[in-house]
Amino acid sequence: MTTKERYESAKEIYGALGIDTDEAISKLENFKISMHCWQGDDVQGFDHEGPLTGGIQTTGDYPGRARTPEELMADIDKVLSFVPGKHKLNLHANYAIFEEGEFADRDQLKPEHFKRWVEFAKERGLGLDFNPTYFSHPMVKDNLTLSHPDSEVRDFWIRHGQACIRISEYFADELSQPCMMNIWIPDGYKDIPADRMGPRARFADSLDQILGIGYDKKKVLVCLESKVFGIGVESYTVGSAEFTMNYAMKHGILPLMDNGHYHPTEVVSDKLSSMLLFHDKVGLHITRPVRWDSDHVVLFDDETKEIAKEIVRNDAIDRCMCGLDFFDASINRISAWTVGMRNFQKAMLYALLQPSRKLKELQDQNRFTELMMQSEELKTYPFGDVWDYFCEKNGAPVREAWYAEVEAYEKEVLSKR
Ligand code: RNT
Ligand code: ZN
Repeated sequence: MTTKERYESAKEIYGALGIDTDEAISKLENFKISMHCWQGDDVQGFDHEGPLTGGIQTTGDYPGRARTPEELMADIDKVLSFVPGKHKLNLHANYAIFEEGEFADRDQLKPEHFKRWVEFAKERGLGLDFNPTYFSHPMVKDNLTLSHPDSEVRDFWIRHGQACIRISEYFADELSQPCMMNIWIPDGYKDIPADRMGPRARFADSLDQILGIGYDKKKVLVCLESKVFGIGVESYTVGSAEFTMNYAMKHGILPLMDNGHYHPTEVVSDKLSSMLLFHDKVGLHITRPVRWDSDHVVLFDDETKEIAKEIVRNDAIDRCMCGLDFFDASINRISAWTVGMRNFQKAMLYALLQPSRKLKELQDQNRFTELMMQSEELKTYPFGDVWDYFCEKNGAPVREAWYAEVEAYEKEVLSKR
């Protein structure tokens, strides 16, 4: 049977439950994932030599890390050729590209330092998202940036945030679509603090100053990402969940939830509905935490599916700005990226193929026996046939067909780096 024939048969099977597979496919075709540039080079970027700091870490030394903008761009192209649909690219400020002999520190960054990324995005029809980089830099003092007691340190990082707002505006203008700018700071303490309020008050004041430069809220969607702890900052995190939620609410910016940033029994799939009730838009970092915020590659696992179901069943595809956030250096990075991108798309398609209205009705009528039965039976519906057809229809490789190309690329390109 051809992919199309299998699809036709799946369409009938889903159709019997009132699910329109064509509609699911067309919704997925319009769903953009913000692909993080930092999986390609272990979050290194191009503006410094030193190690990755900020309580985050990559592990592994798989050969082939991208070392230059050209290498990273070539790798991104490879990944995108394996991923159906058109997406966005998520850049960090440390990925500024300088001309020969030129350098600008983080607080002096200008749109021109990202011109080549804009050209890259335009040529490929991609959108761009952005992140100020509050780590891997000598001005991170004592694990602190925007909450540091010394105003000189804070001011440096405030200027960085402001510079990034201008760069985000430039992205939005050039690409004629909004740019999401996500602020995450690593600030925190390894041991029990004597003052929990002070750093948070300083962080709030710094954020006020960053946002205070003024910007067009339709063009730049500023987000604030929370975290529970990091390596070396285990006891206290300035930008906790409560801090970011309240700050975002009060100042009309977006909260961003990274599903690696909560205690291990908390799940973002359960939090999302509460956030959507009170916020117009919500940012999401999709990752796979293993024991801690470990940033493993996103799998087609239960929690990823559950997050996708919440997005779809609450009719919030346009209100959830979804980006990936993981960095695995222990396996082929192109494969890591591709698996993560395709898996989140699979999760969204899986969610789009649920009879959500019917399942809600069963819940409201207290028909939990039937709800369980139906949910479980759905798990063996011919989802793969719809996914394969989606890939084929969008000119992307079907099933594992892409992997031989990864192997060839590794042999011809990555292994020579
Ligand atoms: C860190 C946050 C943050 C970073 C990226 C690189 O814990 O998740 O989003 O991973 O900005
Ligand atoms: Zn994140």
